Amino acid sequence: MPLERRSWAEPFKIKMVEHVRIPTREQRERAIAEAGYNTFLLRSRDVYIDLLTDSGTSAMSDRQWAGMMLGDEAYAGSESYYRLEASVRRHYGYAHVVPTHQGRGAEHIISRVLIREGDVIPGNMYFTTTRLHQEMAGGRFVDVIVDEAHDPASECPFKGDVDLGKLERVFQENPGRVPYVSVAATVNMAGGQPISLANMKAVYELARHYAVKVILDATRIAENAWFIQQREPGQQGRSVGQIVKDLCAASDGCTMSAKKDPLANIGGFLAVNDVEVAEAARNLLVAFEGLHTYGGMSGRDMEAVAIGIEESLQDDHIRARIGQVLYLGEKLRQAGVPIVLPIGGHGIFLDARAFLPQVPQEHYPAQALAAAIYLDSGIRAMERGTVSAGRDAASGEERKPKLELVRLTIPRRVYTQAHMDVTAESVCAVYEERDAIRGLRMTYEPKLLRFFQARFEPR
Ligand code: P61
Repeated sequence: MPLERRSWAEPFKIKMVEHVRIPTREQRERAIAEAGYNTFLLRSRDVYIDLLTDSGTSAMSDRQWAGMMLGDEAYAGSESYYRLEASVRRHYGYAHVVPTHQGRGAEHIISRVLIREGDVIPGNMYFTTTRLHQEMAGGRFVDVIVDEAHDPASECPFKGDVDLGKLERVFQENPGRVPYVSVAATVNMAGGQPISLANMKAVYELARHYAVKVILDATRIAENAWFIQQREPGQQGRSVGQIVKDLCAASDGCTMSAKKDPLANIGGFLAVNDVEVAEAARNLLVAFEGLHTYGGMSGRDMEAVAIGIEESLQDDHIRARIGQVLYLGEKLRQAGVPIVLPIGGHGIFLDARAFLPQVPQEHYPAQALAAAIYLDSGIRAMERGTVSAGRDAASGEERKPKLELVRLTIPRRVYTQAHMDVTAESVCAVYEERDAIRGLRMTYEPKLLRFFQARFEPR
């Protein structure tokens, strides 16, 4: 067999296992009804394969667990903080590191520091918590992502790119009212789609021209860098770590949920180059998160993040991580299941509109599809459509996003290829029975981030 045809495998072996239970059909029916047809409200003991999220669900390495034993739990001046700071500076290149309990802690702080009432924040598609903190700080989010990002079938290689024309229009129409551009790498709600390095640099140049900052959401930046290495002319042969540094260099700071790329179960940080922004952030930090040398994390958490950052940037790690996502995605694509293309970095996104054309958007097709998959196999996915989009802050109307998706999110280093096979089989089985799936009616709607706790009943 020629060498290039040989399979590859994960660059690790398994040292510890966690048992899972396969609930019976009867148990699943009861569980999803009790959960109000919302997969967020299922108890994890009722879940077989948990593809709700890749957030905080990664398997830590033996090195990370060893690091946890070295955690310095001092209230002030923890050595673990200094190791985290050194890791962030070395791998992402920012000068000042402000630790937070998780990503939204960093989003809260940077939004309050930079946004004033009436400001406008352009970005490459909204993310739920990011936009909420921008709105709570008095700002308004404006989507400036390329049009292709809203089309599940478009195979554009960089659907995370900013449309520079749209961005410049926002600058021109809101002089003095744009504190920063909010750029995510990768773009979660678009399907884990990457931004190109060229576009990132162009955004930074344009923003600088208008004296506007660029704040990067670096939550899945290693995955983004891998796509750049694979797809962007001139980037082949460069390491993921080098590309990550280049992306960060085209920004003024970043927010990070260390629960994703950095392979930790909890944690995050804000990192910036401007000392005044860092000082203002640390001032708020002591009110909302904790002292500036722990910010809501224990010493052992900070150790796990510091080591996880390093591991996340290894090319063999990221190849296997995204390789597994591609494996599942290819199976579904070959079976004719409608998914967001190209296949993204952290999960497979089913196109619920194409999957369930008989269910109108007001009946929450993606929510209904996630519940149907759980019922079929005990596999837990997440709605990313109308329920997630919520209501417009000004008008109170339900937003109707073009993308009505169900996310099958793959935790890092947790599931095997056989788990992916079982997942593909379940989704295909639901696809065959799709005509029988009906929509849902919302019976309880929380005010903020409603998708987490909303309840539904079948129509
Ligand atoms: C997720 F349903 N993501 O994807 P925190 N930026 C980005 C994220 O993906 C992200 C955060 C900031 C989650 C958890 C989650 O609507 C939801 O550490 C690109 O979770 O605070 C989190 O980081 C926030 C799930 C968050 C959701 C919000 O599953």
